[in-house]
Amino acid sequence: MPPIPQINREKGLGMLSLLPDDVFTYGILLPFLNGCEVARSLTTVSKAMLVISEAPDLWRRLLLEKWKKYGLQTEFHFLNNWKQTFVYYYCLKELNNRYLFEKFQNFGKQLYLRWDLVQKTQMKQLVYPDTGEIDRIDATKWSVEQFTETYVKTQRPVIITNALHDWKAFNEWNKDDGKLLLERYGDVAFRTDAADYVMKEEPSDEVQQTPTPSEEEKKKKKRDKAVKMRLRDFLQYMKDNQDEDPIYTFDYKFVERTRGRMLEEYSVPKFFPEDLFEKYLSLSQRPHFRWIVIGCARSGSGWHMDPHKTSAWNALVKGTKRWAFYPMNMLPDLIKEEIEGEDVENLYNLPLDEPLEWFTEDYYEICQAGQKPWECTQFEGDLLYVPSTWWHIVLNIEDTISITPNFCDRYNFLHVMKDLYKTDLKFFELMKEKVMQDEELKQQMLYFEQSVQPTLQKSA
Ligand SMILES: O=C(O)CCC(=O)C(=O)O
Ligand SMILES: [Fe+2]
Repeated sequence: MPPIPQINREKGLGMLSLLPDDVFTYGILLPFLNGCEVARSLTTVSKAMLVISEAPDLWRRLLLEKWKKYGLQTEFHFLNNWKQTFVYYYCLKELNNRYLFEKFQNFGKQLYLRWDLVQKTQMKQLVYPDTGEIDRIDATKWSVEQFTETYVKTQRPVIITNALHDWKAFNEWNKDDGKLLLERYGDVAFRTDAADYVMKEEPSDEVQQTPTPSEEEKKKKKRDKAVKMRLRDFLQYMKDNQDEDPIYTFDYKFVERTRGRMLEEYSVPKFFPEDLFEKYLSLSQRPHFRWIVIGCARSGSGWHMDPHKTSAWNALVKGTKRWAFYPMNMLPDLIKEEIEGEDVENLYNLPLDEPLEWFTEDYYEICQAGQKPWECTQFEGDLLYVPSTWWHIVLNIEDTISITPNFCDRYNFLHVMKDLYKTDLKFFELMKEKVMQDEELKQQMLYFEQSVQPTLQKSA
């Protein structure tokens, strides 16, 4: 066994040894050191530094930053924990003192409060009773006409049970611990949000605005660099990881990546027969519109509104999700304070905590102020309708798999066109031209153009 290295604060830190250890944790260590330095020098500074240098969050960040910068011509594998994964990819050769890695593998855990929260929060405790506004209806007992009148025309969220019973995705992906899913798609690499995680860390004082087309372009390019993981590896990561906010598989190309096979394993529910983007645009003209979402317990989607103010349906084929909703202009005071008077119509994401933190902290303050959101739990096999312009947040209570397409129909048409008018004029003009064939949509367009005329005149 190699000798245990001496703790030597001055040697490790030089002049900086004057500063207390905790100043390093988030002030110096995280932003500036690279992973190999952390492993080589920092571990010899003090016991506290040893502990700090084991923190999963630290290694996750270091690894994803490096990945984002240099990438690799391969999919990403998670090897037991973030530190081992980093060492495997980036500094195996440089590190000869493996002893440190092994001995202090678990120390970080004691030091990290957020991590502690993860351990203590029994996820199922976050499944409170639904608040009651969101109905649960049985698909087999409702006609499309009734559904349209009651929920689509009124743009009201609703949970629909018994709608997925004939889906292979629902009946087969869950069987035998996902055996069939792995057999069919284990080697397919799906896009994860790991790159977004790094992007989020970049400091910005600005509240996110509706992106201009060129920013949208830039974002698209960044997204294409996303960290991809083979499904087999992701499912293993799902079992092993202890992250507070785990990586999320969120892939809008899942049909293409599975050569159309996944498309055969689900179908569009009868309640959502119309998609004007599908009707009038080619696949290459329309924006991303369908996602497979595979999320570990504790992961989720922060407060957001769907792209271009489209509506969505979310079919949960595995696990449990907790949802909360606010209508566009009825945000609670706590959230309004966060956005400091920004026009909510121009925002897509609210600058708030990640879902687990939100549901275990901010949520209580909001409840005390009597401004609870509408809430519901979506169970395995439930289909959820998310109408246009509703803010929503989603927390995966268990490991989950869902399929969620977005669409534009005649009931959210004006919201979508208004959004396109602001964010993508070319796309707006294209849609406008196409929909003129439909008398009802034409009337809606005329109404819209009249309503924006005064703005046009004012700004002229
Ligand atoms: O399942 C989730 O995390 C939320 C999905 C969602 O809201 C979306 O894709 O817009
Ligand atoms: Fe959404």
